[in-house]
Amino acid sequence: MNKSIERESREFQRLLTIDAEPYAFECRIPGVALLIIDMQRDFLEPGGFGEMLGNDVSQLRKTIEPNIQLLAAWRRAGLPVIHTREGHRPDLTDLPTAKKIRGRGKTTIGDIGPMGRILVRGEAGHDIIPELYPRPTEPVIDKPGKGAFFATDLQAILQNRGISQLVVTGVTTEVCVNTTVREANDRGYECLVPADCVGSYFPEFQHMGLEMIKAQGGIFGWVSTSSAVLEGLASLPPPNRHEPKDMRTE
Ligand code: TIU
Repeated sequence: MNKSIERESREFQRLLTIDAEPYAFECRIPGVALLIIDMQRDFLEPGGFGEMLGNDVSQLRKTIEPNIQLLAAWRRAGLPVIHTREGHRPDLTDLPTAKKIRGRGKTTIGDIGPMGRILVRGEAGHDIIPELYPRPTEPVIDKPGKGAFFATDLQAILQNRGISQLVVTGVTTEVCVNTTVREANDRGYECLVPADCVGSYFPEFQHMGLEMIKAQGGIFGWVSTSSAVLEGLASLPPPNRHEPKDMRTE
């Protein structure tokens, strides 16, 4: 790193203490990204695939407003945002047979659902809900599995951007959020999960999914509320004027 870049990046360093369980999360600015997991229409919208399977989408829709607030504050602070979508190539070559046939349902991945082919990239139901739609500068990770690291370039993006901490939100708490937090933890990333920004179709899984993350001294990460993160962000000065243009989103 040349001397002027080194000096500039040191100027960026700030420590943000966020109230969390099992203890405060020390957020290293700017090496922390907001990672929004699978806020896709088929999981969240009435009339989508999730509801077609008999799930109560209102359980997930509760997370939209807190995510809107957090995303807006994150963008205002000029910090990196990354989105993920669960889905497959239209030819389904990245879909394991085991996943295709799981559940023995009449309608499975790749079949025509209420909003196009289910969990297929490019289809309406696969896309992110309009309320949280990514900006062109925010990477979208298309992942074939539950975890955001498996068969994706997420780790390369995080490394290239010097990111070592993640604030993870999205759906569902016990499936894609938990899997991603576990994968991230094993790769050395520190994860904070704001409880009201993650959702499950099943209230008991919501509760235990969060307990599992923060148990045993934070075995996989930390759990907070979105208001604790917002309070922390509000204490930051406006984005540094030297910040690269593609990271400045407002
Ligand atoms: N995003 C995500 O969690 N995908 C799932 O498959 N969730 C279920 O709850 N099935």
